[in-house]
Amino acid sequence: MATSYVFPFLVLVFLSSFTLLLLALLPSVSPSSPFSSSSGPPWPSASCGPGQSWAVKLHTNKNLEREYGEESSDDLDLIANRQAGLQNQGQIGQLEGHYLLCSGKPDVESASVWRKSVQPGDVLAAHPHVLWFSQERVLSRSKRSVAFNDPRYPQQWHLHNDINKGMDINVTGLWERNITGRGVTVVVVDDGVEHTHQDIQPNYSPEGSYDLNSNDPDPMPHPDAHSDNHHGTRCAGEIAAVPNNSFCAVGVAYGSKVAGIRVLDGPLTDSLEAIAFNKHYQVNDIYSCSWGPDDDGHTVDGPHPLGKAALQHGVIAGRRGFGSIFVVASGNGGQYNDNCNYDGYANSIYTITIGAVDERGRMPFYAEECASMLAVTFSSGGNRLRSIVTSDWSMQQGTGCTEGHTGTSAAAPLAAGMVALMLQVRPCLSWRDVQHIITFTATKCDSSADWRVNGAGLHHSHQHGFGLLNAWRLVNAAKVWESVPFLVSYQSPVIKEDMPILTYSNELIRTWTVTADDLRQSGMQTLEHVAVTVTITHPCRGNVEIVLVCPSGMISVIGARRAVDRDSAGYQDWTFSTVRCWGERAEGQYRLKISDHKEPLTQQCGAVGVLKQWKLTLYGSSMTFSEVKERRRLVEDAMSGKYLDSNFSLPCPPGLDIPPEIVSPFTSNSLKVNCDYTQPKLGVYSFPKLSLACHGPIRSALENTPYLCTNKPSTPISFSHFDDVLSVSRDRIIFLYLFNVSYSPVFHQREPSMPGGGCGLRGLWRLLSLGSAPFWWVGVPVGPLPLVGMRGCVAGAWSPGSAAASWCGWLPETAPPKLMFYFYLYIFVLVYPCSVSLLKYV
Ligand SMILES: *[C@@H]1O[C@H](CO)[C@@H](O)[C@H](O)[C@H]1NC(C)=O
Ligand SMILES: *[C@@H]1O[C@H](CO)[C@@H](O)[C@H](O)[C@H]1NC(C)=O
Ligand SMILES: *[C@@H]1O[C@H](CO)[C@@H](O)[C@H](O)[C@H]1NC(C)=O
Ligand SMILES: *[C@@H]1O[C@H](CO)[C@@H](O)[C@H](O)[C@H]1NC(C)=O
Ligand SMILES: *[C@@H]1O[C@H](CO)[C@@H](O)[C@H](O)[C@H]1NC(C)=O
Ligand SMILES: [Ca+2]
Ligand SMILES: [Ca+2]
Ligand SMILES: [Ca+2]
Ligand SMILES: [Ca+2]
Repeated sequence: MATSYVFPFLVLVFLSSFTLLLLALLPSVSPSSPFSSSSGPPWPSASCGPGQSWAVKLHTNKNLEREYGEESSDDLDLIANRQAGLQNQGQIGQLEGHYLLCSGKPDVESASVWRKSVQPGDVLAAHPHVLWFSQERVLSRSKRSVAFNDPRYPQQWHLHNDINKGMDINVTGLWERNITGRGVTVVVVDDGVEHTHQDIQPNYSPEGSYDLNSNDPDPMPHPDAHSDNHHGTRCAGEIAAVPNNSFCAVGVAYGSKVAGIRVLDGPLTDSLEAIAFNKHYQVNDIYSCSWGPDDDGHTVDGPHPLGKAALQHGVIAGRRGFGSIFVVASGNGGQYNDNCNYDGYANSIYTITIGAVDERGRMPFYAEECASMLAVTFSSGGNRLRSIVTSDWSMQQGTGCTEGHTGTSAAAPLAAGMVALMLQVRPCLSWRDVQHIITFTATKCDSSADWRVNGAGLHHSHQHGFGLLNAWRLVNAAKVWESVPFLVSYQSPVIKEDMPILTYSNELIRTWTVTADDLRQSGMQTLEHVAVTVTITHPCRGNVEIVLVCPSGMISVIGARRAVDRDSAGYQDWTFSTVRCWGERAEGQYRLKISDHKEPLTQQCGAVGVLKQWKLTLYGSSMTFSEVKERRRLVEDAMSGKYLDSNFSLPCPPGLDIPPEIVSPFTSNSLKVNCDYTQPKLGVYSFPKLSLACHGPIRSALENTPYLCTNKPSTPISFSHFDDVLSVSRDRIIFLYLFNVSYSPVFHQREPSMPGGGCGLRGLWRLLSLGSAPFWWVGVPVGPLPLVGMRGCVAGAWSPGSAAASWCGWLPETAPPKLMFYFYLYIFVLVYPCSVSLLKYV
């Protein structure tokens, strides 16, 4: 979609169709004389099925050939054709003297009389040139790739379910195509990983691992009399257990690397969690987290400020800017009526929230539902249903292999493994791309669930999210997926209410309307997550039900009732989220409906609850509604596997090194939404448009603050041209700036007081983060020689009318004193939820 990709793509399309044409023409170009020894490839006609074809070996002996005359083979061709109705299809592969004959369409004129009595075999047998012939039969062959010798592989129904067809992750077709997660690292954040285990050791990544409980690099689990610390090892095996080693089982992404972060075997603190979420985040691509707050049905908890900041920082800076992928389990509190929207890890927009279904595709007793559930995959079910077969630790009573891995804990690693497969075929998928692809490709299961199709045509149920993850669909979609435009958000003001919550079946209804004007600022067109932050007082908060209705009419139970939750603390600024409006138009009226489901007999909960205040936050992008539909079409078009089978490949932009300066815990309070985009369009992004809208705030920020670089240019620098955007994608825009900068003495001046020299990146961020500027900028000069080796940076503020810019920077002393410079600058603009203030620097 991005225009920057359109040209290479067209070239690719042209080249491939040209090649195909050439190939198609080849046989007719090469000599078609069948039994001559021309080695054109055989092109069996459609009618040449098994049983209709004959393989023939001719004498290749030159003497014999001479004896019977040079044309004898053509002669045989003729006879075979006339008498037996066989068409020559040419030489068989590289086997000289071997030909394939097919009984094609009956040639009425020449052979109808003969065919009744004459068998092709007889004709061939009678011919002097035929050394050997054979009628071809269908050979039974099974593909090697799925014939692993691992003893428990046959029991791994989640990989290949022979009993309930379709109830598996459909991964074997990917393995056959050598898609196994190669080049991707998944880290299991858990109670350790037994990395010396036979099924793990060859795929173990010590570089991605750490032990936060003992503060050492080795995450080996500790045997423990009270709690089995086998959990992490089991999860690791699901992801990357080594295949075909005659031991135990096979992992979903057995070509990937698996690392371990040991953090659950000891007291867990906010800071430990924060460290875990960002540990080795340029090595680890995917964080698999099969844990969360207590699933007791009355807990409301999630990541605390540092953990939140780490998740946020992970998606900004992890994977070189493409964003760490956090996969979390939705929780096992089903029997307590727990709901994953009370789990801040599941609820977070940064996480991929995965629930479980049993081998029949149904919701197991332990599974939780919620509006923020993205998708489900397989795990254990009731008594008679099979659990997940995977590696196990070999400590204590462990055998190194188990058939009893259960719960949503077992589902999340399968999802993490599937994401690893996606990242192999398309390493530059952003954290949001992965979520988008899941929403588009998950399949409906379990007709008893509360499926509902939203305004964008996506089906979702509170039990199963968008449905079952299907590795085949995920990877085919990933292969053709262009990154979505950067994330934008819209936030309503905090709406003070102080309204009593009515008793069911009455309900308190509040509305907030988001106008086109409100969205013009961010350029948001379509939705991803929708979040509602509420402060509610209530004597028994489990009785309160909170429903959000999106403009399309799509209903989300964002705050479900929980019978066990008798807590009188209510909700203090708790954020509920939903993915159910994904892909819908953002504009319109949002309705919040709150009701109190009182129990008639309990006095304790009689008091009236109050909605104190609430706030609506929309997350989405500039993708238009029709672009969302078009993407769905493209994705479905890719499902045949044709893009996996061909050499098709979309370009991937390079990653971005984000220096440690910005590793600072910023809170969600620092997300600001007052950025001034006008209609950012995927791909075609004309710079002046952007500059007018978005750089205004920067400019005023610059004008109203003391310059960090003292050498504020006296002469405005004019640039006459800038090129278009290279890509507008993920959470950043990459521009190609073609500057024609009139030389100005400013380039000679240095700013020695800044650490790292002059106007370094730190200075830039500092500069631009003032006034909640929406961008972080990194200027990377490349291009014509005079500028190579130049170190410098640009901070620009452009006003609509004049092309005035503020600059700081320098050139080497060796730069000619007077020069017209053409700057080619790739400027990486990292936009994170449109506007992030780095409070640390302000
Ligand atoms: C598995 O190993 C066996 C030998 O033990 C080998 O014959 C077979 O080809 C291997 N299968 C795969 C898919 O590599
Ligand atoms: C499962 O994968 C195969 C390729 O291995 C594909 O042909 C088939 O359509 C897939 N099934 C589903 C339901 O996606
Ligand atoms: C699969 O990929 C690996 C690594 O690139 C390569 O060594 C191997 O030959 C490939 N196998 C097939 C069957 O393409
Ligand atoms: C893909 O490219 C490789 C190497 O460039 C080539 O060997 C292979 O035949 C190609 N495959 C297809 C299906 O075009
Ligand atoms: C660069 O700018 C100078 C002065 O502003 C102008 O004379 C020159 O034509 C420009 N060159 C290009 C290629 O735009
Ligand atoms: Ca250790
Ligand atoms: Ca194995
Ligand atoms: Ca829970
Ligand atoms: Ca989530």
